[in-house]
Amino acid sequence: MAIQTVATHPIPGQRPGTSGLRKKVEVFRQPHYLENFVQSVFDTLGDCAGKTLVVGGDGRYHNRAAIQTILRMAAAHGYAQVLVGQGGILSTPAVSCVIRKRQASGGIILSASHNPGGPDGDFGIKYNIAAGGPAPEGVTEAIYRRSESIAQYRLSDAPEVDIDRLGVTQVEQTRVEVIDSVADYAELMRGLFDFDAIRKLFAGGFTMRFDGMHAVSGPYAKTIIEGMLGAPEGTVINCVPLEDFGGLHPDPNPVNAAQLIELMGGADAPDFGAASDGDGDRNMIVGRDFDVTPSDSLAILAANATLAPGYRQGLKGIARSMPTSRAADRVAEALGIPCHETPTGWKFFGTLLDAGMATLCGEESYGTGSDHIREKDGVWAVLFWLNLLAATGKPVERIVGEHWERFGRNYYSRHDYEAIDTAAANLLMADLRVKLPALAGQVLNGHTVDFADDFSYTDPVDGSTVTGQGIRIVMTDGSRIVYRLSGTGTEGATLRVYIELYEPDPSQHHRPTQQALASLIAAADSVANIAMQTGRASPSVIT
Ligand code: VG1
Ligand code: CO
Repeated sequence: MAIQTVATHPIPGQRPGTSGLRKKVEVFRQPHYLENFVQSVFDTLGDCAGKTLVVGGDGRYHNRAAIQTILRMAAAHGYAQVLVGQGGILSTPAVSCVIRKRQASGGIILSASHNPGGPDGDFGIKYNIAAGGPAPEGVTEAIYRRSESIAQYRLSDAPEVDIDRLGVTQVEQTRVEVIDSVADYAELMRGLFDFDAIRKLFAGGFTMRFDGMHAVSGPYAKTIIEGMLGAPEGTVINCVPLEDFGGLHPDPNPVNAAQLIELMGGADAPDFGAASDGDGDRNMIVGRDFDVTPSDSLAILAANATLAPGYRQGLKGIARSMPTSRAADRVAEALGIPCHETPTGWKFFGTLLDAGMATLCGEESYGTGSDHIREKDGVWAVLFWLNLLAATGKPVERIVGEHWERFGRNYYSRHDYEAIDTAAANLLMADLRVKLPALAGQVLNGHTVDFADDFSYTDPVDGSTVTGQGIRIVMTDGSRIVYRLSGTGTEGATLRVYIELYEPDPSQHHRPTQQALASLIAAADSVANIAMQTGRASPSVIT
């Protein structure tokens, strides 16, 4: 065994986006590509001696090869210990959990989350800090700058570590331990929710289907829901992580999880349905013929949080990303707690959670989480809902309907225009920015514009500032239109248009969403000239 130094040169484009560096698998397989990025991470971190690193991924194609490289590089940098999930498997929330529980200095997650997998799909890498959350902007920018001047990297020439067998291997001076992928996480969940009540619910004949979509959450759901909570076998489907996700697209929304939606709409629908994404940090909640809007899910969990043992003390605050609907704001107001509005991406919640300013966080993109870790957490959200269902004895649609009656309904939808021309997308946003100052006071399809701006955010804890986080047009009636370009895509640009309308009147709470939002959707299109600028008559995905 020896440590080698390899000469390299900077490879352009290694700037992490909303959630780490994501590229096509073929990009990651270029010589030096992964090594350059990992070396840039280690150079940015400084001295790694005596520290513990957690490594794992969502099991997609290239996961195993990348993990072997990272183990050899970590050993060359003097880590005392590396903890790696068995088979290379650790969900994003499990990495966050293990970092915190084992007091690691950080972790490396191999995942492109909801992006498609397989040799022609996407791969990704992300660094999480000692608190367990994604590295903040200051760190990701420093990593990127380092990648622009890198000249060499170091790695051990040690043989491959058997990552399928639990146990310890010595690589150079580093103790590499293969750990159970699920155990620490399952233990954490047991402490947060009323497992006895949920077990009784299943014992009483309650039925559920959890779709793992052949991504990483399957083993977690299987162990916890079927194992610890006693749900019958077959409750968790598509539960074996596959390198290409079995051809499924593990982005849990009604479009991609069509199989589950069809089941939940049929005559034999189980009582409850749920799905998670590639790396297990997203969740979709479905009742009988009824899917719950993620923004509503955050608000409902917040309003009912004290029903779960881990949240019996109440909430210190709620945080949501700017495009997420303002349903949670109304709950925060009723509870007399603050509601923080952050830019898109979980990295912006970390400081608020660390400072005890927020307990629950959420994003409209099927992401919900709390201060139990520093990532959004798919299985956690599903268990939270199971706890609510067990504690109230009410079906999903009734819980949601009663919530709307109490707080009003925030009709909400996101329209994505995927893989459009990058130059056209940038032009659309630039044109919009020019129009912003003149919009206030204008009437758009019956909605009067209160103000329009490009969202900036100053972190109330560390004072850091980010700008250009999405254009919002806010109406005097509380409706909003938001435009953003995605920071996770790997093909061209993706324009996301978020549309929200507040409806206090219960007699108007059961309209089809797209119909309720029609006047705003038309306004969004005409203000930004979407059809003309993108050449698309309609969005590619509506959630
Ligand atoms: C998307 C979502 C954002 C989420 C991010 C990472 O980002 O909109 O809310 O935090 O994905 O989620 P963007 O920049 O494409 O809109 V995941 O589950 O892909 O780590
Ligand atoms: Co994800």
